[in-house]
Amino acid sequence: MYKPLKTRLIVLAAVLSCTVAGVAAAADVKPRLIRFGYGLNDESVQGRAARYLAQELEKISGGKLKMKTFGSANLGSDEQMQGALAGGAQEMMVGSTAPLAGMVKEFGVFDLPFLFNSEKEADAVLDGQLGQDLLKKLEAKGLVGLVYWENGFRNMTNSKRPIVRAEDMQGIKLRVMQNQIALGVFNTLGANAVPMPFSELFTALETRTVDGQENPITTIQSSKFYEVQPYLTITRHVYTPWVVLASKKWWDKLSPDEQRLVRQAAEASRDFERKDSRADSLKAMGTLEQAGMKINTVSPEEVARMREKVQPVVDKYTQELGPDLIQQLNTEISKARN
Ligand code: TF8
Repeated sequence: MYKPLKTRLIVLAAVLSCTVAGVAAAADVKPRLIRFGYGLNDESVQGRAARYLAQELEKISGGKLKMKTFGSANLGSDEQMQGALAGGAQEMMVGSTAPLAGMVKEFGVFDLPFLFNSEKEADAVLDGQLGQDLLKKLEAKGLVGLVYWENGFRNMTNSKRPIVRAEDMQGIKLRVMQNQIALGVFNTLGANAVPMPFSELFTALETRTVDGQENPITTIQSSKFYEVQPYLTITRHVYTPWVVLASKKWWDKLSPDEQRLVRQAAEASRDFERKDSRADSLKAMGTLEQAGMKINTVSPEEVARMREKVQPVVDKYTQELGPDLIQQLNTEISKARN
């Protein structure tokens, strides 16, 4: 049967558009409410990215997937939320990799000091093979790791004195994240390391339960640590990522379409957050200076001495985490570096 080409094209277009519309209509997305918890306040990098994620997800799901965000550890500390996700009592969260090392020890690689030189190197490792393999290991623990956000390069603040040489850390009661490697690193540097959840940190600094802490300058600013910590020392001793997590119990109940939308929104939030974090980091320095913090930068020679001092801790955890993993890590870093 002969039909003119034009008619055939119209029929073809009609069939195609029906198929496209059919797929969209058939997309299996139910109305859902997702509770997303995080530890910093609403004005932080974390808060802004959480709101972005919620808006993005609502937009691409046509309003069906609604996310309610809870900042300032209102749903619990990072550790508590990890437990709630694993048990299925909460849907999603973002938190540091450091406390995750209690569940999957290999996340401890990001607590090894002086690993990355730049954000670019960190992005390459996190979004590359090693970072993605680590996320997969979470599934056996009841968590689904979606994307990495930037927490950032950490620096030290305290209420005693500027840290010019490693020796200046002697006797400083320093809050660290709840992680064996962080504990080992700071005790070896001479500090008196105290593991503590972030949610208790401001009060601990204010009441002088601890003398100092270490975090990226974005957090030192948004959490107003400058109100209780006169000294800031730029050390960039470690780069901490944040991970956006979902409860596996909950995730497994989502349709493939719903999972795809959550992943897509998470990826968009990652790109937004990293850009925002880097821009905020440039501004934060000036704000902290204006707030009256006394800021110094540790010299490269002194960083080299610190590195040397903590080498035994690095060697110990290289054995514990697996020399192969550390080798893969170093290979991926040097690839990104060159
Ligand atoms: C820390 C981390 C915190 C995050 C946050 C509470 O010092 O750097 O920024 O884990 O989710 O605990």
